[in-house]
This record gives sequence, C-alpha cells and structure tokens, in this order.
Amino acid sequence: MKAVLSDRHRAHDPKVETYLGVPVPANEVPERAEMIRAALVEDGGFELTEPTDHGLDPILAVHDAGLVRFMEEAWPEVQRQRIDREFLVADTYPVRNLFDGMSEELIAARPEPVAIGGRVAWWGLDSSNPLVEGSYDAARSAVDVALTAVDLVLGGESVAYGLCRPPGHHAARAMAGGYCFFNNAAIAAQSIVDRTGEQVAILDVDVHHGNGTQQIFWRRGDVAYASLHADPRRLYPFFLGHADEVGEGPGRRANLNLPQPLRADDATYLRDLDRALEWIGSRPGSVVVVSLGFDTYELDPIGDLALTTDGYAEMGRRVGALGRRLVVLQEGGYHLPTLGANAVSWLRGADGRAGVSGP
Ligand code: SP5
Ligand code: ZN
Repeated sequence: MKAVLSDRHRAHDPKVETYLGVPVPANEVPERAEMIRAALVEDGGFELTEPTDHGLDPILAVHDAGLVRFMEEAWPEVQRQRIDREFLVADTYPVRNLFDGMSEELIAARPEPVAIGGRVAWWGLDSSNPLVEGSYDAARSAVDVALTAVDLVLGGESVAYGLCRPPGHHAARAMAGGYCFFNNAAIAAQSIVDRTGEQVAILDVDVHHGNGTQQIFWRRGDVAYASLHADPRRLYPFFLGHADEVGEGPGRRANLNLPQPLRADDATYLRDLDRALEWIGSRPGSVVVVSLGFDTYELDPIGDLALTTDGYAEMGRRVGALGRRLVVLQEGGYHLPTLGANAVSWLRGADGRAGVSGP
C-alpha cells in the first residue's frame, strides 16, 4: 500500500495545550506521526511517498478565504502585536448568545477584530487548540498529503493512506478547532467530486464527531458523511454529533451520526460500523474517504471508548470489503506506544492482508 507523508508536519510542535484553563502537555504532537511512520517502515508492506504541492485552490474550494488569511497572518501578528506567548489561544469567543435578539443581517455585518486575540476566537472553536509558529506550514502540508493520496487513488490505486498531521475533521468552512486547521478529508472529498463528477462518501471513525466535515457538507447531497463517535453529551465537540442531525435541504439524509456508549467495545462498535457501511454502500460513488482516528482505542488518554488492536484489523477488513476505492486519512489517536501497531492493523485489514507480515 502506498502511504503519503511529509516531514513538514514537524513544524507544528506545540508543547502545551490548555484543559479547562490549565496548561497540560499537548496531545497532538509530532511524535504521533513519527510513531506511525516507524511502524509502516518496520512492517515493510508500505511504500512511503512524499506529497506534491497542490496550492491554495483546493483549500479555498472548501474553506472561507478569511480563515486561510488568518492562518497565514496569525503567527506574524502574534510577533508584531508583541504577544509574549509560546502559543496562541483565545479567551473571548463570539458565542451565539452574545448576539441574542440582533438581526441575522446585523450579526453577519459584525467586523473581524484586529487584535490577534480576537481574531483567533473569531476563527476558532475552542481554547485547547494551540497555534504555534509552524502551524500554517504544517497544516498546508497535511492538505498536500491528503490530495496526493487522492491523486494515487484516482490514478488507479485501490487504497492509499495519507498520514495527515495536523488532523482536519473539526475544521469547518470558517473555523479551526480540535487540533485541526484545514479539513483534509473535506478538501480531499471536494477534489474527488470536482475531478470525477461522482458522488463521494466520507466515513469518520475518529472517537470525536467530525463537526467540521458535517458542517461543510450539511446542505450537500453529493458528499455523504457517516460518523461513529463518542456521544457528544460526554465528549468533545459536545454540541454536535447527535443522531437527529441528518442534513438539510439537498443534504437531507446525506448525514449519518452513530453516537456510541461509554467504553463501547469492538463488538458494539462493529455493529454500528456495519450500519454505516450498508448506508454508504446504498449510495452512488466509487471512492470513500476515511477519517481514521485511533482515539477510539481502549487506552487513549482523551477518548472514552474501548476498541482493541484486533478490532482495528476487523474494522479495516469490513471497510475494505465495501469494494470501493479508499482514501484513508489520519485524524486523531493519542496513545503513542500503540499508534503504530493500530495503524498497521487497520491498514492491513483494509488491504486484505490482516495478519500477514512483510511486503
Ligand atoms: C482530531 C482530534 O482527535 N481532535 C480532538 C480534539 C479534542 N479537544 C479536547 C481535548 C481535551 C483533552 N482533555 C484531556 C482530559 C483528560 N481527562
Ligand atoms: Zn479525535
């Protein structure tokens, strides 16, 4: 299997994030991708390739130009405005109740702040998403990784893996958040639609609901989104991911949320995976984009489900058995010691080579 990755992810190297206002060690760290890379090399069954530059157009096909501008300008502005911090994070957010009673028209005309502390809130969901000097460059490289995996699959590969870092599925049209800046999977899906004219399905198996991907395609019937995730009443992103979110307008019934119970095990999870796969199989299209997270793992420090390494092989096997071409993109997963084994297990399962070692 071809696997796309770039060293440029290392530029995004936050040391801390804040959790309920207190600094804690960062979860989304460069070692994550390095652990997976080492396991792919060690396994021998993966051909590692570098991404090619795809420019800004595919990003602007999905994201607000203001978000992209903010990402470009954020760190230079931190320096220019003499904010003496190792990372940029917001404290005052434009939450919906701030605007209670005001007309939609006047709300929409509120200007973006000029202070960088206001801008990071304007374009951001949460305060546990540290932005550092290299975040923009790394986020651009993750998009290139995803789009290069798309190139491989449209060029004839039945499956390609993009080791994206930073991840993407919490990033919405006009919002970063949840360790995500640009939505790699949404950009990949949009590019497949644009290049093939086909419909596309996105299967999201990260432990968190992919609120960004859901938002981007909420009113779209040509890109379906199916997600299994911890019930948002318990876990980030808290406010979206409920089963009654089915899409609206042309996107009605093109969104499927399957919230999972606390500590859901392989058997429980795989039953709902089958529902998602059946739903995807009933829809047109020949390519599926997978948002792959290993934060569903039983030992993950921020997830609350209980999947196992063998469960990932079976999950990969069932996704592969769909018989569609797969663009598999890395999202979360924070238990460093097992990330590599879990990635190899899932990817070998999807490739029909579960339990087989060597090339
Ligand atoms: C891509 C992805 O997996 N993003 C996850 C974003 C989660 N953001 C909230 C993290 C809060 C971590 N708090 C740790 C507390 C452990 N009890
Ligand atoms: Zn996650």
